[in-house]
Amino acid sequence: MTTLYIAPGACSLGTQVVVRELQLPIDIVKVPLRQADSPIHRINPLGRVPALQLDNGTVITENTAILPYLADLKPEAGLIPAAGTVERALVQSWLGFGSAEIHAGAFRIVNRGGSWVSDEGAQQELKDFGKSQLRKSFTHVNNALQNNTWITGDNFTIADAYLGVFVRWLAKFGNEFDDLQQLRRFRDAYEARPSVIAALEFESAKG
Ligand SMILES: N[C@@H](CCC(=O)N[C@@H](CS)C(=O)NCC(=O)O)C(=O)O
Repeated sequence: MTTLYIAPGACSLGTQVVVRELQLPIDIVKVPLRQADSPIHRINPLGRVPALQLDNGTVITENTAILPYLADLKPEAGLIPAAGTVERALVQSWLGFGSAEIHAGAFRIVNRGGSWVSDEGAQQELKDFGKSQLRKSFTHVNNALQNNTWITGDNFTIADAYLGVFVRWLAKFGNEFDDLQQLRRFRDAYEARPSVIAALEFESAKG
């Protein structure tokens, strides 16, 4: 059976949402992160989620690979446009933006400064820089949402499943990003989806 490895609160939420949107016959397994004895190390040598293990043992990592792979299993659901279309390129553009600019280029700098520098002042500088990158990136997302229900138009796609994760992460900054009003609207719509409700329930359930 194909298995998706996820962790509560992690960027794997988007992949779980897509599995649930499409009702795919995929086992979803929760693993702890940053623990030497976590089973994720046997699946992904980097110890990271999401990781998708196929029936034949092949492991796919990276949100930007797993999300299109899952959506292509049921293209008729419309979570990803057809290969070779401009619409698909636009969805992939947002996946890249989420992975490179928002996750690695902003949140990781805010949260993991200690992995690069030990000096506390330097860590604070990194945090401030990461926050400024968050504002820049989320202003871009907010602007793109001005005239659209979802990030590329009226249809929910894998780009929304993924960006929703990062929009939810902004909550840890209190009301600091409240001026970006489209994000609030987007988050409410995201969290109202049955797939997202079920995914968050699964994340918080014991076991
Ligand atoms: N570029 C990867 C990043 C994956 C990633 O950083 N996952 C985090 C959770 S949000 C993780 O597993 N961290 C554990 C660790 O780095 O040890 C992707 O998009 O799939």
